[in-house]
Amino acid sequence: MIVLRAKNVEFEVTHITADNKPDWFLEVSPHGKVPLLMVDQEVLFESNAIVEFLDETIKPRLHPEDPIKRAENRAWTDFVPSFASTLNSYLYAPNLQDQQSKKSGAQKVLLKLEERLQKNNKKEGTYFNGKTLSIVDAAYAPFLMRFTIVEPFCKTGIMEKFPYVEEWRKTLIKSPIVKDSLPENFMELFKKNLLKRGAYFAKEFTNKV
Ligand SMILES: N[C@@H](CCC(=O)N[C@@H](CS)C(=O)NCC(=O)O)C(=O)O
Repeated sequence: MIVLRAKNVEFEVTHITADNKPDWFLEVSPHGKVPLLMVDQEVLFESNAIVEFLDETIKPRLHPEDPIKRAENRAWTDFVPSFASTLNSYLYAPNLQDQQSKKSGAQKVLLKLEERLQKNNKKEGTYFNGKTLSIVDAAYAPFLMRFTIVEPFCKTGIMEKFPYVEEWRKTLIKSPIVKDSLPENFMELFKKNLLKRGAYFAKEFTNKV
């Protein structure tokens, strides 16, 4: 959705609830997962394939023009699933002990990003490539945004050691393209999700939100 918004195209969104997927969705989705992009009669799936299609067909180009930089950006986008599952295993840990043991994994993947941002970004703008939003920003934004949401209640403190990632997260959440891509009831949905998954952090949330 962030990529569609960055390209200023008209689109319609249908949210799918994981535990109540409609029949029409299961018929068109090869693996029963979101996101899907329906273009005319075609159904595209897998986020990377969808964003690459959008980037090839609708301006402005969000990937860098330089092939080396583009390959490097694609590699960082490929890192998103391991980044996301490591962060999620921390956020959704069922008890304090498990949460503490998952914290170091979360810090390791954040450190990888910190080093990349520190090495190449040198504070030249705070998006991944510098001054403008790219596919990599769109790919990491949903996961980094969760910390904006949980931090006031759960006080993870996890970003404190990673000032470049922290600046990046702040830039992303300030960007209207990113910020307004969240559904209005995101907080409510996120809280429900923490509760449903039996996350230890859900206790902090339900007490305070
Ligand atoms: N590799 C896929 C992963 C898709 C995926 O795992 N989607 C999750 C939501 S982020 C989903 O639909 N989960 C529901 C389910 O597995 O039933 C992609 O990047 O599109």
